[in-house]
Amino acid sequence: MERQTFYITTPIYYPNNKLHVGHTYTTVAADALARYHRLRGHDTWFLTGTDEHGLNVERAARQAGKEPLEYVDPIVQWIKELWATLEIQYDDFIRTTEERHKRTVQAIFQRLYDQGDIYKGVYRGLYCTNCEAYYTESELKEGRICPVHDRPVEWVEEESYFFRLSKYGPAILEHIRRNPEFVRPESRRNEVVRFIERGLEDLSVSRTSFRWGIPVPFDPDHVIYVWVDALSNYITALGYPDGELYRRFWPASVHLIGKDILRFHAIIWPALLLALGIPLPRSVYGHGWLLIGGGKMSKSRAGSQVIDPLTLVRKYGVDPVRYFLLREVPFGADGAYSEEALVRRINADLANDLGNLVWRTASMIERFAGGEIPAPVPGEDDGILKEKAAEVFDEVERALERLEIDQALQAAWELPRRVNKYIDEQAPWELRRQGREEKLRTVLYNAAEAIRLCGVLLSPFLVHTPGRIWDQLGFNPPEEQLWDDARRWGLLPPGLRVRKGEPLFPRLDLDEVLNGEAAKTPAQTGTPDSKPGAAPVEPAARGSATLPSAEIDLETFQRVDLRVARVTAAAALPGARRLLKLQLDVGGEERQVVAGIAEHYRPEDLVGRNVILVANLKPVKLRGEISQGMILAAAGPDGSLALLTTDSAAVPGSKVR
Ligand code: ME8
Repeated sequence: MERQTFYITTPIYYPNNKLHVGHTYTTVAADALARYHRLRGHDTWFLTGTDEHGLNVERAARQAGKEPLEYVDPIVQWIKELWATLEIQYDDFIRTTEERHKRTVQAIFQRLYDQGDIYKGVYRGLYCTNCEAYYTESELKEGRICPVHDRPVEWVEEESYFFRLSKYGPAILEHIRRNPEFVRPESRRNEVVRFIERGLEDLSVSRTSFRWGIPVPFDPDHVIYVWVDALSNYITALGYPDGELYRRFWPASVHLIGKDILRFHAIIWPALLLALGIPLPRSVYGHGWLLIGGGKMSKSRAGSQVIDPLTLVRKYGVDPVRYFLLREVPFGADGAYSEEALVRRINADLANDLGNLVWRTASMIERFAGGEIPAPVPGEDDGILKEKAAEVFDEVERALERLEIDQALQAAWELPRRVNKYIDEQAPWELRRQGREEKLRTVLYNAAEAIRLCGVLLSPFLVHTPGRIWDQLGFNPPEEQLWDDARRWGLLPPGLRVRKGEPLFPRLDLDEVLNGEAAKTPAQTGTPDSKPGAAPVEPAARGSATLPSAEIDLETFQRVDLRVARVTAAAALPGARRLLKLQLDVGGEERQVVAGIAEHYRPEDLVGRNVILVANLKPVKLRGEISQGMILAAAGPDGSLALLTTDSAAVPGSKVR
C-alpha cells in the first residue's frame, strides 16, 4: 500500500518586527494539522521560516544603524523562541538568507529567463512597501491608500524584468475548475477565479531601487522580487530539483496562509510552478484574520492593537492560548480577538467541561472504588460512552480532513459533555446507595476510559493537557501511540491507581484577570465560633408558609452571591449529630461548608450532586471546622428536608439568578 504523505507549510514571516497573535494563528493551526497527521502515521513534513529580504527590512536595518542580516538575526531568533514556547513542532525552518535557498532561487530565475518566461521591460506603478506589491488604482482605497495597511502607496518607475504571468491565467483557471479543493475555502476560490477572469498582466519580478535581495544571476544591478524569492521557499527547503525530501513530499498537501496573501499563492505561485513544469500543490487554504478593534491585527498598527503572544502564554499557559486560537474563530472566517473571549473559553470549556469532569471522576473513583480504576462488568455495560466516543472520533477526523479545525474541536467537546451527562444520569452515588456495586464499577470504568479518550482527541491540538489527563488516571500511554490504536475502546487497564492532582484548569475571575483586581474570594482564615446551633441550613427554612416576608429591593437581593456548587466529598462531623462536612467545587474553587443536614442525607449520597451555595456569607467556625458559606434547602413532607439542587446542565461556579 502506498504510504500517505502530508506536507504542510505556513507562510514564511517577515522579520522586520516581532510577530503578534495573528501570526501565531496560522502556525498553531498548521502545527495541529501536522500533529494529527503524524498521529495517523502519515509521513509528515511541516515547514515554516522567515522571509528576510525586501525594502522594508533594508529600511528598518538602516534606521537601526545595522546591516540587514545583523538586524534580522536576533528577530529570527526571537521567532524561533516563540515557536518553541508555543510547542510548534516544525520539521524545518528555512531562512531566505540561507545559501541553500538563494542558490536555488537564482537557478529558477535563470531557467525562466532562458526559456523566455522572463523578459526585460520598464515598470511604472503604485507600490505598497509593506505588501511589497504593486497595486492598480481600482484596488486602492480613496487617496491611494493601501487596502491592507491603510497607508499611502508610492509611485515607482524602474527598469524591471517581467514574468509572463498573463500566459498562465487560462491554465490556472482550468486547474481550479478541475480541482475544486485547490483553493479553499470556497468563498475565496470564487474571488481568485473572478480575479483571473478579469485578465492577468505580466508581473514585475526584479527591483533596482534597493539592494537587500537575491541578485538576478545574469544582471546583478537587479534583485529578485521578494515574492518570487519567498514563494520558492516551499521547494528550496525540500532540496528542489533533486533532493530526497523533494521527491518524498512534493507536491505539498496544503499551504496554510492568511487571506491577504492568497493571490500570491493561488495565482503567482502556480504560474511559476507551471512554467517550471512542477506539479501544483494539492491545496492552498486562505484563513481569515484575527481582528482587533474592528481592524486586522497587524504590525504596522499601533501598540495596543497588537497582542504579544508571549505575554498571553505567560499569563494563561500554552494550552489555553492554543485552544482559544483554534476553537474561537471558524477557520476560514475573520474573527474578533479579545482577552475576555479567551477567559470565557478557558472557564466554560477547559475548566468546566473538561477539568471538572476529570476531577469529579477521579474523586468518585477515590470514594467509591478505593482510588483504583475498577474493572467493568460486561453484563452491566450500556455501551453508551463507547458508541459516543466512536462517533466523536469519526466526526473529528472528517472535520480535520476538511481543515475545519474549530469544528473538529467542537466535535471533540461532545465527548466530555456526554460523559458529564452520563455521570449525572447514572448517578454513581445512587448506585452505591442501592448496593448496585457491579453497575457502579462499570459506570466508573466507562467514565475513566472515556476521559482517556478525551486525552487522545485533544492530542493534535493541546500539548500538555492529554498527558496531565492520563496522569490523573494513573495511565502511562505507550511511547509511540498512533491515533487508530489509541482510539480503540477499552485500553485503560483496570487496577490503575488514580492520582487526583490540581484541577486541570483553574477557573479564572474575569474582573481579576482583566483588571488585575485582588481576588474576591472570602477570607480563608477562621472566624470566631458562631452561636451554637446556627447551622448553615437554617431550621427556619422548614415549613414556614407565610408569604411574603418583608420586601427587599433588587439591589439588596443581588448582593447575595448564589452559586451552583458540586459536592466532591462529604463526611460526618464526629460528635455533631446534625452536621455534615462538605467539600464543594465552585467552578474550580474549592470550599468547605458545614451543613445541618446529617439527619436527612447520608454523606455518600451527596457526592457528585449539585447544590446551591450562598457564596458570600461570612465564614464561620462550627465545631472547630471552617464553614465558607451555606447551602440551601427547603422543608419536605413529615419533617424531612429537601436540598436545593439544579438541572443537570448547570455548571459549577455559575451564578444563580
Ligand atoms: O505575508 N490574523 O509575512 P507576514 C490572521 N512574508 N493572520 C494574520 C494576521 C491576523 N491579524 N496578521 C498576519 C508575509 N497574519 C510574507 C509571506 S509566504 C511565501 C510569504 C498572517 O509576516 C498573514 O495573513 O506579513 C500571513 O499569512 C502571515 O501572517 C505572515 O504575514
